[in-house]
Parts: sequence; C-alpha cells; structure tokens
Amino acid sequence: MRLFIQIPCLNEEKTLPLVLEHMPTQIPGIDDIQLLIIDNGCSDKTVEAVQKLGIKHFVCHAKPMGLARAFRDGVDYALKHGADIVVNTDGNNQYPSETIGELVQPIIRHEADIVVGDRQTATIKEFSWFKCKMQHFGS
Ligand SMILES: Nc1nc2c(ncn2[C@@H]2O[C@H](COP(=O)(O)OP(=O)(O)OP(=O)(O)O)[C@@H](O)[C@H]2O)c(=O)[nH]1
Ligand SMILES: [Mg+2]
Repeated sequence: MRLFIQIPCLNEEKTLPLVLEHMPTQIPGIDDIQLLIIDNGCSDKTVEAVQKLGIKHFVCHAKPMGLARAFRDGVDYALKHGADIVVNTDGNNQYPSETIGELVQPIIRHEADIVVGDRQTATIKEFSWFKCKMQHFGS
C-alpha cells in the first residue's frame, strides 16, 4: 500500500519545514510513504527550505495557477507514481501532520473511500468572525 502525502505551497518557506517535522515515517497498513511538494509558482525559498530533507517528488508551476489546479496536478502526479492513497495537507501548518496515520485508517479498513479532517474551526480564534456571521444569519 503506497501513500502519497501531497503539500500544495504558495510561499510557505517559514512553515513548510514545521509541517514536515511531524510527518509520520511509519503508518500501520501502509508499506511506503512518499512526500510530494507542489510548488505553485512560489516566489520565496519554499523549495530550497526543504531540499535537504531528501524529498524525491516535486511538481513545479512556473507561476501561481490557483490552489485547485495545484491540488489536481498533485493528485495526477501521485496516481502516475503508483499511489494507492493520496493525502492532501497544507504547507501553512494548519493541520497536525502527526494525525495523518489516524486519518487514513478508515480507507485501509475499506470503510471509506474519502476521509476529511476537521480542524475544529469553532475553537480557533482567527475563525471567530465566521462563527459570528453564521449566527447573524440564523445558522
Ligand atoms: N490560497 C491559496 N493557497 C495556495 C495556492 N497554491 C498553493 N496554495 C497552498 O495551499 C495551502 C492552503 O492554503 P490556504 O490559504 O490555507 O487555503 P485554504 O486552506 O483553502 O483556506 P483557509 O480555510 O483560509 O485555511 C497552503 O499550503 C498554500 O500555500 C493558491 O493559489 N492560493
Ligand atoms: Mg488553509
């Protein structure tokens, strides 16, 4: 079972190393973990910041092409390189990398085809304006 963990990045030189610091190196039910960085036209040193870490897979856009395109090109690359499971996470350190092992377990157990992590936005200060707005509209 080959897992690709893809990370689309638009100028994440400061946070991408932190995201990689807590990446799992072994996951029950997975034989092989591959990391894929999608450089969506970064103008900072995102790629240079992680080049020493031995990552083998990069997809590079010469200029920013939007997150959806970066996501899609990452998935296409992963599938072409034998991925059985693709996890997409962010380069701005909004998701705890160490939870990826748990995230993929329903797929490994054949209980789900897709799993979506919940970052519990209601508990994050920066998202409180959104909650207020939803309450204002009666949701
Ligand atoms: N917003 C944005 N992010 C990009 C783009 N290309 C790559 N990314 C990366 O995609 C990841 C997610 O970016 P965010 O800005 O957090 O987008 P999001 O998670 O959809 O939005 P939030 O709900 O605000 O967190 C980060 O690692 C970005 O660097 C792009 O064109 N726009
Ligand atoms: Mg985000």
